Amino acid sequence: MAGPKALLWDVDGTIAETERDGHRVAFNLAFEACGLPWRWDEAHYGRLLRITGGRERLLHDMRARTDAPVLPTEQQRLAAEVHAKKNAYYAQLVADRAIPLRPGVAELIDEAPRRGVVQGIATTTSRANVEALLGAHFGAQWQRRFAVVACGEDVARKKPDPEVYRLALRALGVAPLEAVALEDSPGGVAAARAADVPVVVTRSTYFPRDTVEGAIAIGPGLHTRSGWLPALADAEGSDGTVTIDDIAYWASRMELVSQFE
Ligand code: XBP
Ligand code: MG
Repeated sequence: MAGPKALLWDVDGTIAETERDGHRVAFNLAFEACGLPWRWDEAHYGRLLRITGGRERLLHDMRARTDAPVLPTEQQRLAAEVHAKKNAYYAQLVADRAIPLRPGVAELIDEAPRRGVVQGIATTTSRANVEALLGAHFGAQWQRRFAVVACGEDVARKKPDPEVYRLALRALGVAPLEAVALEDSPGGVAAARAADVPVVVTRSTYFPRDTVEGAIAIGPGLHTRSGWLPALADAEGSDGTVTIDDIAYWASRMELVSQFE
């Protein structure tokens, strides 16, 4: 079966569950370090996640607070300061291996080059965060696995805008339909779809039941071949991980799945 030429990986929520125990915790440490009384609990952070970009998320939250600076320039300055500290704490957390890869991710990343599939990163997170996470799990040579690493700093507009996907496709020299994106969030799916890239959705902690429209497959994670829509034919009793052949199968069907709950 002719498979995809390229896999484009989202990072936060897809490669690892970085948000609840990573970015959120790091933001709270940064608030404390900056002498701010703000703390984001899990539920509040979940609501804030519809704003992509950590700095943008913080600015959005500040606008709803009575104890935040009023002047937009002051808000911007404070957001930049907190965000830089947050990323430093985040780097420390991932260096300590506090955030594991999602199961099944390493297997697929390892299989892809053996099958002649190139890989890229297409994320709205900061480059430093990608380097910290992937360096912690794949070592100093982690970049060899990815022919392009497109991050938040590389685009004018973050997801759900398709810019980061278009950038990654251009760098890889592949057409949208020759690639498959791996995503977890509605915003990420919208970004890939707007770039005409078929998307496989692995449900994550913060987006377990969100409406997803137009993916080529939706499932619980790459660790299992069970529980996917469209179902994998021989998944019954399989405890194997999702493979390039499975992704090729979904891509060849190109049946757009909508999931409403
Ligand atoms: C990820 C994000 C990022 C991270 C935090 O979205 O929205 O903002 O939450 O990283 P996606 P930064 O998974 O769709 O790429 O603080 O570096 O923005
Ligand atoms: Mg994500």
